[in-house]
Amino acid sequence: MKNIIVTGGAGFIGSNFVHYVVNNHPEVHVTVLDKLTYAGNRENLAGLPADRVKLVVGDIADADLVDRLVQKTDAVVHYAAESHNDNSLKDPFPFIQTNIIGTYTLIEACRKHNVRYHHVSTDEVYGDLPLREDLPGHGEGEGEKFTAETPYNPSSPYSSSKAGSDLLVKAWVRSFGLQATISNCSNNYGPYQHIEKFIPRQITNILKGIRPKLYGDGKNVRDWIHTNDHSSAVWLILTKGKIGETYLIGADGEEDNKTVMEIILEEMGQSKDAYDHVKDRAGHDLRYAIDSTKLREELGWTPEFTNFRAGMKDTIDWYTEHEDWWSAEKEAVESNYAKNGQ
Ligand code: NAD
Ligand code: TDX
Repeated sequence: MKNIIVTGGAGFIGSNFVHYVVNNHPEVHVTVLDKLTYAGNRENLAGLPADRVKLVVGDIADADLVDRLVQKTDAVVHYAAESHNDNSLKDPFPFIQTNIIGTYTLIEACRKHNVRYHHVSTDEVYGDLPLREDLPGHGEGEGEKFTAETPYNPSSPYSSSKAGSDLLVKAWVRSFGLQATISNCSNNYGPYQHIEKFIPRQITNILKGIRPKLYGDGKNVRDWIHTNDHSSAVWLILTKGKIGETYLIGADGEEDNKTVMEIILEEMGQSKDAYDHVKDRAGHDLRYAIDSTKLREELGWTPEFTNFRAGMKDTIDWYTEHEDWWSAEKEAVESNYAKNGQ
């Protein structure tokens, strides 16, 4: 694999993957296809060698552009998406357009040119799990975590648009022999995450003297993984994964939101209860948890960054040192949330 296209490579996770590939696989050239929406930022690719990484600013739903790029490549790794649940509750249309029509456009081009395709998706396609405290034996039994066999049951316009795109890929594999794999990953954290998302929103609130905001009672659980570990898993699936298979990516990082909030406050030298409870998210998923046995046993993947508190400290340091990366957007992000009582 010498030439790959990374869609959404100027976003949070896609840019991490581009850095991962450039640093670890010197033979690979990357074309980033990114529309540079509010979530994309050229700066996320700063410092990468120009002879190995090229940014094409464009839309994944632009069939002519996609066809021209795909015919010259060995593989497409598809990260580009509208990615924020809260935005999807306000205006679902961009999620349908990019996540469904955009994916359709890419897989049609990959089918036509017989190009390897990897589809990056989310655990949210499976809906949610009950809280452990509501399960007999505190959830040690069957159905406690998501596996590749868990039925799809998405809750939000975002997760249903991702579910729709996954199903298109599965159908293209079966009906047209598309050379594809799918990965469904849990919640990522780390540097370069947009400040609309939970962890960077709270860190940057504290840095700006704004009280952090917790939705509802904060009992909702997310299964956190460092984005570097997501990147290593995607590379392994792209190069060693079995065509037609789905791999779940997760690093056993379950934490409830209230605990995450308290860790951030403590690590930033604040009192643990110095936050506000705000209006809950509509349809708010209770718990996500990934069973990544298949990825670990079949492909030999292991996560490296499993100390959540240490990862949080590094992330806090990064946002503290990179105020120039996020400060211009802070006011607009907070004023949007405020309009919604959040
Ligand atoms: P992000 O919002 O930070 O980045 C998305 C990128 O896609 C941006 O650079 C944006 O400019 C680009 N983009 C959006 N629409 C486009 C279009 N029509 N054409 C071309 N480029 C477009 O998102 P992220 O958090 O980095 O997520 C990346 C992928 O990983 C998404 O597919 C998401 O569903 C998936 N994922 C995210 C998480 C998470 O915790 N953030 C977890 C699992 C899976
Ligand atoms: O201010 C907040 N307060 C709060 O309590 C925000 C922004 C969020 N939350 C809660 C909602 C969730 O339970 O924190 C949790 C995490 O929220 P987000 O960062 O918005 O992530 P989530 O909705 O879980 O989705 C993320 O993980 C799966 C990504 O945004 C998706 O792209 C990915 O598919």
